[in-house]
Amino acid sequence: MFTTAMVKIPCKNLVNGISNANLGKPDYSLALAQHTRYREALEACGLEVVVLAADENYPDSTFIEDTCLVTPHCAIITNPGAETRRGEISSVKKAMEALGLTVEAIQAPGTLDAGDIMMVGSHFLVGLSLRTNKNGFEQLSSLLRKYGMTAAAVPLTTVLHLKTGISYLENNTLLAAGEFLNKPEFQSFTLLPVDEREAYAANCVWINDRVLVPMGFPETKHLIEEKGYTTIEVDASEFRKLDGGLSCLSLRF
Ligand code: CIR
Repeated sequence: MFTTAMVKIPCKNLVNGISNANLGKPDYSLALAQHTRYREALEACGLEVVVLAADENYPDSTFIEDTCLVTPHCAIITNPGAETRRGEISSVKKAMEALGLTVEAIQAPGTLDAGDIMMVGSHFLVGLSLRTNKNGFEQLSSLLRKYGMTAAAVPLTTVLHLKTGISYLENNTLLAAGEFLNKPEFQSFTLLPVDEREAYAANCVWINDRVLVPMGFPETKHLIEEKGYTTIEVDASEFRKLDGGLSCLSLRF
C-alpha cells in the first residue's frame, strides 16, 4: 500500500522539454490543468500528495519520477542520464530529507533515470537504456543490497525508459507492449498484452488496487478492468508530447 505521492508543478518552460515524440509543443495551460486532475486522481486513491513548486530552470522537472527511487527502506536520488535534467535532483533530495527518509544517491559516472526502474515487491527490474548505464545499475544494485533488496538489469532496445513499455499491476500481473511481450525476464508474470496502436497506454500506474490509465485507450482500459481493477482515466496528452507517461509525473511510496 502506498500512502504518499510527490509531484512537481510543470513550469512554463515545460514547452522546451526534451522530446522525440513529433507531436508538437505542449499547451502549457492545458498541461497545468491535466496536472491538477492527475493530483486529484492520486488523492482519490487515498494518497497524501506533497507538491513541489515549479522550477523554470528545468523544463522536464515535472517528470519527477526520474529523479528518485523511493523504497520502503530509503530514497535513492538518481543521476539523470540527460545532462539538462541533472539539477532537478536537488529539490527532490531536500523534500525527501524533510520527510525524514534515509537518502542515498547515485554518483557519476553512473547515470540512472528512475523511469527505468520497476518495483516488484523487494526486487527491482532496471532497464539499461540511453539514460541508465551499467555503472548506474551497479550502484543501485549495491545500495538495494545494503537494505536487503535485489535488482536485475533488463537491456532495452526501442523505448525511452523501461516503464514506457511495461507496468506492474501487482498480483504477478504485468501490462506490456512491444519488445516486452517476448522478453525472457517477464515470462513468469501474467502478461496483459497492450495492442500496438495503444502502446502509449502500457505506462499505467497501480495505486492501492486502482489503476491510473491514460485517457483515450479503451482497449487497454478494458483489458485492465477485465482483471478486476478499478481504473481512473487521466488525460496526459500534453505530457505525451514530451515522451512522458502517467508514471513519470509522480513518486509514490
Ligand atoms: C525526458 O526526455 O527526459 C522527458 N521529456 C520525459 C521523461 C519521461 N519520464 C519517464 O518516462 N519516466
